[in-house]
Amino acid sequence: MNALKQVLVVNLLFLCILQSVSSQTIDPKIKTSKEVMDDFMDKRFGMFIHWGPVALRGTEIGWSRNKLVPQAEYDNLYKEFNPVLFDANAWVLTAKNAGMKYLTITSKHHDGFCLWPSAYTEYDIMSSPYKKDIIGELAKACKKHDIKFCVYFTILDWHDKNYPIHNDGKGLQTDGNMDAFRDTIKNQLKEIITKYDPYMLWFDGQWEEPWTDEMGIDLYEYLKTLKKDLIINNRLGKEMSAIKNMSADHSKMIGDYDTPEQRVGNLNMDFPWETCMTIANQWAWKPNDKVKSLKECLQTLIKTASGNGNLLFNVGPMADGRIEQRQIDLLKQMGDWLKIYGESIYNTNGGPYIPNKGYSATRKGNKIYVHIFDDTKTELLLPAIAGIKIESMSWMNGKTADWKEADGQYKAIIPAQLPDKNSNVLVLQIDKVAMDIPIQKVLSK
Ligand code: JFZ
Repeated sequence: MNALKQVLVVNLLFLCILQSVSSQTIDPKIKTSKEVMDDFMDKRFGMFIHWGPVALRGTEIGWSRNKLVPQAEYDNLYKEFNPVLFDANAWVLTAKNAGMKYLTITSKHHDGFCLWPSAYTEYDIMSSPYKKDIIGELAKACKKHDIKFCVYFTILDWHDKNYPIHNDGKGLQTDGNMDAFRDTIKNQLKEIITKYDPYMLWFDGQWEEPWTDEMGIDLYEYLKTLKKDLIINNRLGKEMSAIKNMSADHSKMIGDYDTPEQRVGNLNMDFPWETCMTIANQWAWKPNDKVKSLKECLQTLIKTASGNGNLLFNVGPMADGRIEQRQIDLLKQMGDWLKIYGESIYNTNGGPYIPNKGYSATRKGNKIYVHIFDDTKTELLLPAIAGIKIESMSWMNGKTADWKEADGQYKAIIPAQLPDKNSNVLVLQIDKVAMDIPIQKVLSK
């Protein structure tokens, strides 16, 4: 090889390395803007819906295939799936009456069944006796009632013959075709974006061996060419912290926000997050599943907002198309509380106090909202904050509070009679912008 050739080869090699390094991260120019993310985070409360033919058995969606329900039986449930009582407007109004601002539905879960008519599979709603576009009807109803419409989509698909782990539990198969599979999901996502114009896509199922970070980055970039302001959750890459409920290395994360699962995320003023949690135990409908108490539901939402996050609260509708009445009632009660106390949740930020067992806080403008979980306490101690003067304290939906400042502390009396039987809010009016206050600890536990 002559010298010129050698230089060329070395240069080429260098270029290849450069390229493979730069393709490891998403081009910041196409990342969802802070403005769009702030708008999303102001909403604070959304409805998650896990649904499909599996509701006919009442077992867990995706995961019960090949386990509690034999594969052949599971894969034929769609032939009986006929949710004649499905009413998209009723679902959306259930969300709206709960005070929710967005809705995220499983378009396709790990079992591979598609709730919309897809040109890229026969295994969809058009092959069921129902034959109506569930995703389309929900998108339309959301638009009508001013609820942001969002779509859950799993990467792994244990039903698709091209996906290399198409038989749940049997490991990696050699007859998969990942390139063809990636084309299918790109085509399906293009269908979803062009037909339903989702506000956000909630990915899942990226942790199995066939999927790589490079594929995640490629998909993120592709989706952004279809819709510039599309919000995308963080389950497109192999950064597993979100699922394992550990704190994430955001430099490695592919997506716009963190998704702690079945637990309230930690206070984070710098990175957006959304807790997903079930109203009962199972994601999909289960007969007599134990639902959370109203107090637990409300405090989950309040603690989430206090940590500066959103709550995506999950219901699993029944096979006939209805959401269970007791879940509707519970959600309505959350909405009733929010009608009075919503000012302390929507469009707020978390902090300045770190949430603890008894208290948490949200803030907006010149106000700090202290949420009190334990109404058997008689007083609340807060640290004095340098440079901040508290001008007044009052109980939301109630009276002026009795409080004093002494020895570098604020002490507020918690009266025996508080306005709300579920969760109360003490409003501190301060002389500065509450967002400028650094994070502090509440002195009471
Ligand atoms: C995932 C789904 O598998 C689940 O069905 C549901 O849709 C939820 C919102 O997201 O949850 C997971 C994902 C991965 C693990 C556990 C739960 N995991 O790897 O242990």
